[in-house]
Amino acid sequence: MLLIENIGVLATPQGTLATAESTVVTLKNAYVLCDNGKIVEIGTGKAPEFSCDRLDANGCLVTPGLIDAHTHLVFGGWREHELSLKRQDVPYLEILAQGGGILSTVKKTRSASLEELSEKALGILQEMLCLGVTTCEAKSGYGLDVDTELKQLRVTQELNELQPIELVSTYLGAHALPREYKDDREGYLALMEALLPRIKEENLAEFCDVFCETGVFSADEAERILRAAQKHDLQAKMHADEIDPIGGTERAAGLGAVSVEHLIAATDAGIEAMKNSGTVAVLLPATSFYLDKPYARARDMLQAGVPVAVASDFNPGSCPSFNLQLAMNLACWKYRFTAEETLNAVTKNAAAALLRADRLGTLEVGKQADLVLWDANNLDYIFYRFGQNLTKTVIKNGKIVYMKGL
Ligand code: IZC
Ligand code: ZN
Repeated sequence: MLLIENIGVLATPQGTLATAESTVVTLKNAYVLCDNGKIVEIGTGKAPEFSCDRLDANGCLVTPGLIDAHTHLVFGGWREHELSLKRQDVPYLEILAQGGGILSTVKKTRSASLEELSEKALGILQEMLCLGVTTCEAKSGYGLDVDTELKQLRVTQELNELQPIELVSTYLGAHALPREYKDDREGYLALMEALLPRIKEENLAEFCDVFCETGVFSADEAERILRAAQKHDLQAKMHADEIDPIGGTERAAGLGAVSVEHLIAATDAGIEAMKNSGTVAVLLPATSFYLDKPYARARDMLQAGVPVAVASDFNPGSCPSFNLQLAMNLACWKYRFTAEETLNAVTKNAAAALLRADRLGTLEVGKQADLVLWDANNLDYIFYRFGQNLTKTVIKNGKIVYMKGL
């Protein structure tokens, strides 16, 4: 048992459903009692004399653990050589069409061993934990062949057991067309489809995602892969409208996708379709920043009743930062989100985008005890002080897993 006492402000969304409204409950002078990895009591005033471990929050802000619902965690190499191309305004899709971009990471990921990939991703997860992230989605998609896709997914599966952050695995075989299939799209799609039963059998992923974009995969191709995935009991996600609105969002919503991600170029029709299907919009403001692109129409989405999650999009190309706090700051400033809207987007709605809102994303009795203690006395403060890590202590499953300075 662990008692977190003397909490200045406890701020949390409530419930188990993704919502466009962001009602955040705040309790002053609160305590939280955790047992067996779960929250068993929340109260205000002086904490009762439980006989258990005690953690003095010293009057600070406490929120649910942060959930990063969109990352490309496992990959070989980096892509700093693309920086000068970006500086010359060479578009992201042109770098990819020339065999760079995703395809350059594919080369490095294929040649790395499982151990090398695992060690690198483990280091990244350790840093994410210090930033307050307690759950993180991880996509494959840098193999684009059977062995390397499986290798990436196995790294994620192994890392889930090796460190405190809960990992949620997504199969993204349709991330790009590999060079060797450049004249055989059908062959590649069939190959990636054929992997689905194996992934399910070995429990290597819960979700399937497709990069639906000009010059990558069309809406028809994306729909085909996701329908096949659903037949094998994998839930659908889609990268859509990152650069061009080619109809992916509408298709994803039509097939009941759990989330559509990016949405920088989302149309009114796309927003309407997400609203009707209850799909979570996973927005990635640090990618807009890094690609120097417009910011998604986040406020229009909320207004239309679409629940919005905010994630890092950590990857070696379009967002080489895994700092979810930075994405939160950008959401506040560039989406004009309130502190409450942003908190909702990185906790409860992010949990819903990973089908875990019954268990994660809020601080309520019965939920998993994943919490962040902040170097802050109120919620606004963490959105106001951008650019540094304001996490003080992180608790995962009722256990202290990070303490600043220790
Ligand atoms: O490596 O460029 N957008 N996939 C779709 C990415 C960005 C990751 C990358
Ligand atoms: Zn992505």
